[in-house]
Parts: sequence; structure tokens; C-alpha cells
Amino acid sequence: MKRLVVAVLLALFLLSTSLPGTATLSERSLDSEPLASENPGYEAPGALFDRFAQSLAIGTDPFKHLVTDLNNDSHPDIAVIYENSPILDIFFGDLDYQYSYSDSTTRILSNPITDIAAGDMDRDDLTDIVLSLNSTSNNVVILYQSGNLALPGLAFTTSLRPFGIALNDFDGDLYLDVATLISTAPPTYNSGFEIHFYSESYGTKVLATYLHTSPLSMQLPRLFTAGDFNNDGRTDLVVGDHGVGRVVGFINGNANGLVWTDYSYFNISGPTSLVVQQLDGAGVQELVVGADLAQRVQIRQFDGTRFWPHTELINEPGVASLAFMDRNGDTRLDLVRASSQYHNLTVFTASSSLTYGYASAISFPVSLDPSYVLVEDMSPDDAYDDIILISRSSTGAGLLSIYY
Ligand SMILES: [Ca+2]
Ligand SMILES: [Ca+2]
Ligand SMILES: [Ca+2]
Ligand SMILES: [Ca+2]
Repeated sequence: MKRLVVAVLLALFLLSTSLPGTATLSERSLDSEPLASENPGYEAPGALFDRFAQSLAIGTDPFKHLVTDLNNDSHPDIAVIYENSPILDIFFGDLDYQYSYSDSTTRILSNPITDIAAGDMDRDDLTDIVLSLNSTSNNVVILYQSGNLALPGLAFTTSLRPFGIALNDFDGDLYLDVATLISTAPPTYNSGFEIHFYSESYGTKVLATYLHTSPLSMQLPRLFTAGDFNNDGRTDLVVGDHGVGRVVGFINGNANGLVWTDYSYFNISGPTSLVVQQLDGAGVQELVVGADLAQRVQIRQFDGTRFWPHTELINEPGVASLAFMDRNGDTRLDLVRASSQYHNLTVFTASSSLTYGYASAISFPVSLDPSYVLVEDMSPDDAYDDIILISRSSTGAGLLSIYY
């Protein structure tokens, strides 16, 4: 009800502030099937989700981004990294929650950045940035907000090149530790993950069984995420390898973060996105896998032994990135899927049995190839969470888009 009131107020505000020509369009869309060009927005039947959008041209081949407050003004900021690039761009949300190059900053690292994460690493209530670099030494860098995210920050070295980061307090000392997904450059195909504890000054304390050995036989694992998929209160780790077509979950076996011997894996062709998320509000968290070669999104639940397939969304080509939002306030999380084949975003509304279908979905086009999608609350004036997408054109030109 509250959402509806907000939506009505928002619509009235729009009508009252819009130009005469656009008011005519809005009125017409109320009593006829809306045309795509009319952007009927979130609440209208056939909504396109793009009544409000904000776009910003960014660097070439944007790869991943995150949203957090990086200058302590309570306005969300957006950090972006790029494919094979040492550049970190940070766009600060201004007083009106707008983003531009005039209010941004850039850091140029020593080597190409392979992953980015955010967390309060020094417990000063200011969110810091952690970057992994495609290099053999000083290849994980922590930039502290208290130092204005200035280089060199704090650097430490992983056993092999790092290609993924997951942050969690793995040993219960209240400080975030850094898990890294590591591998050699091909063709030796050694890979694994390790945990660098704050209490050990991020020296390697755990080096997990190498991922390249049988039966996992991974070659270039690049997907890495953390989450408690077995519901025992300890954060576990999940690794995916697109080329080999395999996903493995490692169970965190001890509150000291030192035991990682139990794992469970399954095969899926071409995984591109891993999310551990409580989707239905109860029981174990769900493991969601998007796969472009398998053309599907699978939702699995760990039953103590294996990741049991709960449901899947098939015939979904080009799955590039997944995120979740509750777009209708029913506490079940709805699925946001970016497709590099359809060049669009689709928001699938979850049913009570946690299935997702086109019957209750909305789709809207995006700049050519979506790279990574996030859901965050980008403005206190907006009752809903928003979708933040980075995408690229056929020439690689990057675009940051926020859909309200
Ligand atoms: Ca900010
Ligand atoms: Ca901090
Ligand atoms: Ca810790
Ligand atoms: Ca666990």
C-alpha cells in the first residue's frame, strides 16, 4: 500500500513537472496499451522499468562494478574496473544522487585488475576497497577510505595469480579476511584458493587443495563467491570454471577458518554467474548459477551432501550476470537477468514455489552487451531498489546505467 502511494505521488509529481507534450503521452498511456517509446515505467501494465534512467559513458570494456559509500557522505558511490586494465574509476553520487566525471576519481594500479570487493578492512566504519591484480607479487591491494583510497595502500602476495576475491571474517576476530581464487597462467592449469587472515597480516594461512586435480579438474576458475550454503552459520566458498563447466562448493569446516576439506560439485556448461542468496526467506540459502552455454539459470539447494536442483529457467541464451531484488514486496526475491544474446535485462517475479517465468516478467533493452548487474537502493527518494548495469558497445565503449 505504501509503495502504491509513493508511486502515485511520484506520478503526480512527474505530471506536474513535465512539459505539456510529455503530459499528453503520459495521459494517453493510462488508457491504452503503452508503446515502448512511452516508457510507462514500473507500475503500469506492460511496464518497462525505465521511466527513470541515468546513463554515463565510462571506459572501454567495463568488467565489474560495486556500489558503496566511498567518501562517507551517505550517498552511494560506484566503483568500476575494466577488462585487462589497471584502471579503477570511482564515481561519487552527488547531492542529487547523480553521477558524472566531474565528481569522480581514478586510481591506476601496477597491473591489470582482476576483481574488486568492498568491506571495512580496518574497522573504522569506513568502507575500503580490495583489488586483485594479474601479477605474481604484491597482487592484492587494500585501499583505505581513511587514506582517501590512495595508492599504494596495503599490498600482499598470493601463491599464484589472483583472479577472484571474497571477503569474510573467517576466524571470528571481527576483522574481515581475504579469500583469493588463484591460478597460474595457462597451460599448466594449477589453481586453488587461499585465505589470508587479518591476524596474520594477510600472509597465507590456508591453501586449499588445488582445484586442478581430479575430480574437480578445473583449468581456469574465475567465478568466486562466498555464502553459507549449508546453513551452519559459517561462510562457505563457491568456485566456478566456465571452460570446464563445473561449479564446486567448499564447506567451511571450522570456526577458525582453517578446515576446507569437504566439498560438493556439479557440472553445468559455461557458468557465468554465481550467487548464494536466501531467496525464499527460509531454510538453506539457494545457490544460483547462470550459464551461457547451457542457456539456463539453475537454482540449487544444498541437502547436506549435494546441491539438489530446485528449479531452472531454461532456453535462456547469453546469461551474462544475475542479481536479485524484491520488486513486489512479497519477501521472495525476484531474479534480474542480463543477457548478452537478447541485449536486455529481464526481471522475473518469483512464484510461491520459487519458480521464475516470463508470464510475470518485465524486460527492457540495454546497451549492446551487459557485463555485470547489481541491485542497490540508489536514492532515499525512491521506494524501490534500483538496477545498476555496466555494459559495452560492439567497439567496447562502456556505459554505466541506473534504472530506477
Ligand atoms: Ca558517497
Ligand atoms: Ca575502513
Ligand atoms: Ca578475521
Ligand atoms: Ca556454512
